[in-house]
Amino acid sequence: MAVERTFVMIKPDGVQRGLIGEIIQRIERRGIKLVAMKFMNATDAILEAHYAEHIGKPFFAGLVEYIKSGPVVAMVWEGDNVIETIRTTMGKTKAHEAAPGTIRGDLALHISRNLVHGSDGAEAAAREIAIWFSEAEQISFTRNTDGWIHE
Ligand code: IDP
Ligand code: MG
Repeated sequence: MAVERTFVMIKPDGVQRGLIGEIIQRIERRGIKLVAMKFMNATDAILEAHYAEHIGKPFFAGLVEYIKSGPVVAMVWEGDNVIETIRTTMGKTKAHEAAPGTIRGDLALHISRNLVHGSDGAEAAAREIAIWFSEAEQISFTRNTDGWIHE
């Protein structure tokens, strides 16, 4: 398994509903390492870059309105295989289909208010991290618990 970094965002519904701690805790408790975090308002420029693949789709305007409706928590997480692990921890995009035990399966109901974003592959992760964070904002560090999380 390779050490990867992935971009995660707690969307405005997660902030408004008081679920920031709950969502971070679910990722943190798996042993995944936080390497960058900021609380911010997303801009049109950021969202047009971040959601470029969705420009022109019927839900795009509503999606941008949703993500701009309040502050978000933008983060980078690091660990073995984290891109896939965080996607499975989040659950399916259609929250009503997300398995119990996942963030969306336990805390969300609808695709248009699905609480959290996680990069869907290595290319997306690199692209999204660069949109939201500079190199200097990402902190490489060693935890003295790392040996209890992986070999
Ligand atoms: P993902 O967030 O699980 O990667 P994508 O298909 O990339 O899912 O869609 C990005 C985001 O756009 C979704 O998380 C959701 O917030 C929103 N979205 C996608 N499809 C729809 C839709 O049909 N209606 C409303 N919002 C949608
Ligand atoms: Mg996606």
